[in-house]
Amino acid sequence: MAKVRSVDRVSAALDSLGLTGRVRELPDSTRTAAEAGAALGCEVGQIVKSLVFRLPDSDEAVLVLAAGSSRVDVGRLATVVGSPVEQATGAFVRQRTGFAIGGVAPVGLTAPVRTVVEREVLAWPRVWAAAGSPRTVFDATPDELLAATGATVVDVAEQ
Ligand code: 5CA
Repeated sequence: MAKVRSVDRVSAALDSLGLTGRVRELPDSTRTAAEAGAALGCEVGQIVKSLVFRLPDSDEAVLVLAAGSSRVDVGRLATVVGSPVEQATGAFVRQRTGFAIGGVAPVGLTAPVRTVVEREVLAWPRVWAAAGSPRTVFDATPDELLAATGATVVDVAEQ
């Protein structure tokens, strides 16, 4: 089977999920939320970070969609998921999502991953997330992200 580009997978997922946003290519690489916010001219909080964690007890992956202005508290996340969590390695991220770090998208994963949305994401009417590469983003409403990923809203930000 031909290898489908990561960005194409995200575009196809947006279409099939009926999301209103589209993939936008940025002139510069945006590996961090701060860079993406600067490139888009929006608040860093409107950038959704797609952070992969590993549950060492079960080898399960959890995708946390967090506001660019938030830091995820791994202790709070462990409480929410009910088991210890650790930050995933790049290899684990690629294996479970089909994306490389810096381009992990909330949709278009190669296999389903349990997903949670950090509450601060809901503070914005529209947000931007990585779309499969460090140079691409797509926009969505928080409700669209919740519906598309089947995520629940959780309080896991550092306070
Ligand atoms: N393209 C940007 C903006 S949309 C982006 O993907 N940002 S991100 O926040 O979703 O992805 C960057 C995150 O990847 C970092 O916050 C960090 O949690 C994670 N990361 C970066 N380097 C590593 C690494 N070496 N190992 C594990 N995780 C990493």
